[in-house]
Amino acid sequence: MNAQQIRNEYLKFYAERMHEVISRAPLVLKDDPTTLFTGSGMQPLLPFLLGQKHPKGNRLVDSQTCLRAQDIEDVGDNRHTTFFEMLGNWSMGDYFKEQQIRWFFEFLTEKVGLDANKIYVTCFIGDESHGIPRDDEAAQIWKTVFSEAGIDAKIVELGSAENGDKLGMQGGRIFFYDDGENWWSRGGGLDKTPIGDPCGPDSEVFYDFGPQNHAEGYGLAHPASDSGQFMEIGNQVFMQYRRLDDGSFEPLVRKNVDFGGGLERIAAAQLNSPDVFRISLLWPIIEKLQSLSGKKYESHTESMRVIADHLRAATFLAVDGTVPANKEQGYVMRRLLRRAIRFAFDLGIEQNFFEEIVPVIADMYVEDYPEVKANRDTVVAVLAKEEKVFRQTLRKGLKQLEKFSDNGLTGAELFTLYDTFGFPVELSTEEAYKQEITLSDNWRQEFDDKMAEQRARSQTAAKGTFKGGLGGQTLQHKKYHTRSMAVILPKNACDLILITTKK
Ligand code: ALA
Repeated sequence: MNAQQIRNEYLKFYAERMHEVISRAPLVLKDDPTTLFTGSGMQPLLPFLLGQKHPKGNRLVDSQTCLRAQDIEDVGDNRHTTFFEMLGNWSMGDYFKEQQIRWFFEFLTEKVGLDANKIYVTCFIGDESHGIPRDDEAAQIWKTVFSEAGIDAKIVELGSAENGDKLGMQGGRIFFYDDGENWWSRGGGLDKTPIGDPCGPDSEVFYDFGPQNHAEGYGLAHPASDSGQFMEIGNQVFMQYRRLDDGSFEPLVRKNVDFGGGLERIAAAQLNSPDVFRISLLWPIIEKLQSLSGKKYESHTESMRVIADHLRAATFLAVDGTVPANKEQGYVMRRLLRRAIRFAFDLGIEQNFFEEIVPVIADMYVEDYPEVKANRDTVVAVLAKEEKVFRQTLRKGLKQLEKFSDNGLTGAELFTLYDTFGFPVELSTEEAYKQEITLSDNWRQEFDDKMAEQRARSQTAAKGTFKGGLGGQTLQHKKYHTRSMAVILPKNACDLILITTKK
């Protein structure tokens, strides 16, 4: 079963259980000014989870394309991608924990064919100070479900993820964690739950790739650790409380289920491959890169992963009507494309290559997404045009960067690279980092001042529409390097995306 089949089987499985299949929402939500991109399956459904009636009923299923631009610099390891599909099913005041847990387990073990012995789960430990009990209900359902599969599932209390690093598995299969791991609200943990909002405990499902994938330096292995042994493949949110004005939580009469599962990750689990780039929705891109460059994935892993991810993300952005630009979503798109070009240099690809790769990407989706089929040629043209334009300035810009670099790069020089050569500041600083060029101590401030001056000069930018770009206020930069997506997303967008998606 490949990833496409897993997606289609998932939609069918829930349709057979009386769910209406709904279409994915675009990557850029028209009516949601709080966020740049759709970052989780529930985001377009928020009004319905907050009580509005959905025209298609109270059981829904979909596969939602998501973009998490804040993960851009994590791409390159075996599991992070900026673009992914989130399988989602929802009960709006209909079925609850028992049905959700049983169905998802059945889907994973009987349809996808995962070995139940490799599945581990987590539940909410409870919080006395907020009057929220431990989610024994979910844990007991899991215990029964595992027992029916012939597994004696021991329940273990770990509390925080940090505690888990010290205590380890202790022979457990069902783990209780605190609100840092297993509580969901639009604001995050218990105390961050917005007043008036629905919220509740969640139960996450993990796949065990085996102790050989547990990286050193992470303490003992346990599901919520990022050590590489366990990968979260699904999150079941049980919305069963509402936060009141006085900060307390009252049980909801109408309870919802909000489930999100990573298609790419489930497909990787199905292959028993901790490397998600091996799945059928990414591997054809890697194969094409290998044939174009004559280089092997094994020796150029990171570059190939970055290019595959970024071009897949940009392709879907183009399908949904975004074009490269200097602000907001178009800026992120431009950055994805330019990073892909830069990483292609590592493969020795110095000529235009988007026209070769983008059709490979589109063809993986044309059968399942008519909008990809309808826009295929336009998408190739949009991306190829951006590549051509950028390559013309790239060499000039890189030469200039080398010239500037003699005494370390200043903010004013970075601004010149941005303004004259169209180099996003992240690209220049990353390039500087790669070439071990130092940055002056106050480069960020200087750069921001130059940007502000330019903005003040520009009539269009002065109207307050400049959400993206380079405000810099939340940036924590290291001396030579910067993790900078935080400044590209408006603050509240980061919040919304992060809290609705967790991992
Ligand atoms: N909304 C939940 C998540 O994104 C399912 O994890």
